[in-house]
Parts: sequence; structure tokens; C-alpha cells
Amino acid sequence: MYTLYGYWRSSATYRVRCALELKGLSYVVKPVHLLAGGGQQLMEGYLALNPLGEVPTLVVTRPDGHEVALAQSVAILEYLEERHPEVPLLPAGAEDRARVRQLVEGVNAGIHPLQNLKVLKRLKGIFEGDQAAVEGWAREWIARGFAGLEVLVARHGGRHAYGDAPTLADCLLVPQIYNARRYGVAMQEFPRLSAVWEAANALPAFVRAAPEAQPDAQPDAPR
Ligand SMILES: N[C@@H](CCC(=O)N[C@@H](CS)C(=O)NCC(=O)O)C(=O)O
Repeated sequence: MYTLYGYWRSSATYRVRCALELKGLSYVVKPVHLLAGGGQQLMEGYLALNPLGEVPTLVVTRPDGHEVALAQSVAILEYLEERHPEVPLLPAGAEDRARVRQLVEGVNAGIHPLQNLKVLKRLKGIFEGDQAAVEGWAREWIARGFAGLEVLVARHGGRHAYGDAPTLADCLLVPQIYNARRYGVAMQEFPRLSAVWEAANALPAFVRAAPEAQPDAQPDAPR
């Protein structure tokens, strides 16, 4: 059994939902509010589960009742891929797999850490509360990362980010594009990435994984 601790608008949690839904796995959602009271991810009870103080955390309950908590969305995605290969999210060949992973890391290592909540909160202090400047920063780093990813997707993409079937690359790109749209990145400059977004959201799995479809969604919440 899987229990996913996360926040509806967290793109790292959204990645894991995409994979769980594509693989047809059932899971229980435990909301962790990233803003309430300074952030539930930083509270003692949650830190015991995930000392990194971030979402997502996937808790795996084994048949004997033993629980294992896994952090870091990409580690979780790789775990799900190993445990549930029936619906593969990585292609068969080593080079193809490496190319999917380069898209994954382009988001995970290249863009996301620069626009994560804790970074934006810290910047808001540095920019003396100027929310527009903070959002400009997020837009800049997302767009800079997307410039290269657009080329890679144009080279290797098909209907989806890598070839014609959804892969882990779509599980990373779709949530990052969600963030890009939130921060007002000019997505018309990235037609291949925009096509990845459209193709994914035509699939019920991505619709079910979307932030607004989550039980803790608050579409009018402040950033
Ligand atoms: N590399 C981590 C990033 C996790 C992460 O930063 N999650 C964000 C939400 S998308 C978070 O929990 N932020 C809490 C904070 O910034 O205080 C992963 O992929 O799981």
C-alpha cells in the first residue's frame, strides 16, 4: 500500500502522482500544507518521516505491516519503475534511458532547485518583499532551463516528451510546465514543450494527477 505525503501545488509531489496514475497504482493522499503555520513540512512529526523537510514522501506499507518512508521524487519514481515495470516509464535501451534521464535531471537538478519555495521565500526577504521580482526570478530560471529542454524534446520527442509513449520525462516536464504557467513564463516560445503539456493532459492519468484535482486543492490560495 502506498501513502503519498504531499501538497497539491508542489510540483515534486505532482511528479509522483503522474507516475502512480500512469501505472494504475492506488494510493492514499496525506496533505502536508507547505505554507500553514510556517510550513507543516518543517514540523517535528513530519521531519521524523522525512528529515529533508520537503514533500513528497512516499510511505510503502509492506504486507507484514512494516513501513518504509522514501523521499526525493526522482528516487521514488525510480523505485516505482523497479517495483511496477508492467507499465514502463523508461524505454528499453540504455541510451534511450539515459536520454529520458537527461530530461528528468534538466528539470530536477537544473530548474526546480532555483525556484523551490524555500529559495523564493528567502529571495522575498532579499528583494524586500517585492513579489514581482521574486516571480521574475522564477520565470527567468524556468525559461533558461526550458530553452535547452525544448531542443532536446524537438530532437527526441514524438507524441510525448521522449517518443510516443509517456515516460518519466513527462512526469517531470508536466509539473514544471504547470509552474511555468503559474509564474507567467511565455510558453509560446516553447512549442514542443507546450505540445508535451497538451498531449499529457489529454490522458486521464495526468488529469487525475493535476493539482486542481487534489483533495487539498485551494485554487485561490496565495503563493
Ligand atoms: N528534490 C526534491 C525537491 C522536493 C521539494 O523541494 N519539494 C518542495 C515542494 S515542490 C518542498 O517541499 N518545499 C518545501 C520548502 O521549500 O520549504 C524532490 O524531488 O523531491
